[in-house]
Amino acid sequence: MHNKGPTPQHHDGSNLRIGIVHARWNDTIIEPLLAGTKAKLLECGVKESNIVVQTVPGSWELPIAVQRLYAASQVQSSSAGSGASAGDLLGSSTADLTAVSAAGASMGPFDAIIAIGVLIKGETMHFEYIAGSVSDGLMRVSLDTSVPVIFGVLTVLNEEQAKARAGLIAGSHNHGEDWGLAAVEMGAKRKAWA
Ligand code: DLZ
Repeated sequence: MHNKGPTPQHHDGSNLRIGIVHARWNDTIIEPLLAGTKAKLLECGVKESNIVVQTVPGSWELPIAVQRLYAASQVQSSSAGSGASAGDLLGSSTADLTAVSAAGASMGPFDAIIAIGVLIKGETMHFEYIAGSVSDGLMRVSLDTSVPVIFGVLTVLNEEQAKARAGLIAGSHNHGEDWGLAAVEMGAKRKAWA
């Protein structure tokens, strides 16, 4: 039932910092996608303390959040030692972060950022506008910042299709796993290409 996808590649993520921004719309689908994403990051050796999770209301807000999260991580690295975290700089509560303020959390700009959202056509009259703008926005942020932005936005016709892409239907595949692997691969390759 898994659509033809990329042959999985496992790269070493032990020295990578990965940001995740996810929408809170359709949270029953988002939750397993986020879990699948994080599971693959950890499996590739990304340290829990190097995974920062932020949320936004809906998919529409993903591009600006990814852009600001990356900018904040750059400021954070240049003001290392000041105690500021990407979360602080975004004005969010540290409770919203996985572990950015934990002792031993590394500093530095993100090597890749994963944007996760679920747009369901049946529930969204302006589905096409949101889907198109979010796709364009995330690509723009990626090219403008030179940071791989992983496209973890499901654009589906109904809830059933969303469930099938989140591994919630027997025999289906959780696409979040692909996004975690893609983030590590692209983060590692970006370091090599620098
Ligand atoms: C408004 C809206 C609707 C109708 N549907 C969705 C959806 O299916 N998935 C999603 O991520 N967000 C949805 N939103 C919210 C918008 O993305 C956005 O958060 C609001 O319009 C506020 O800017």
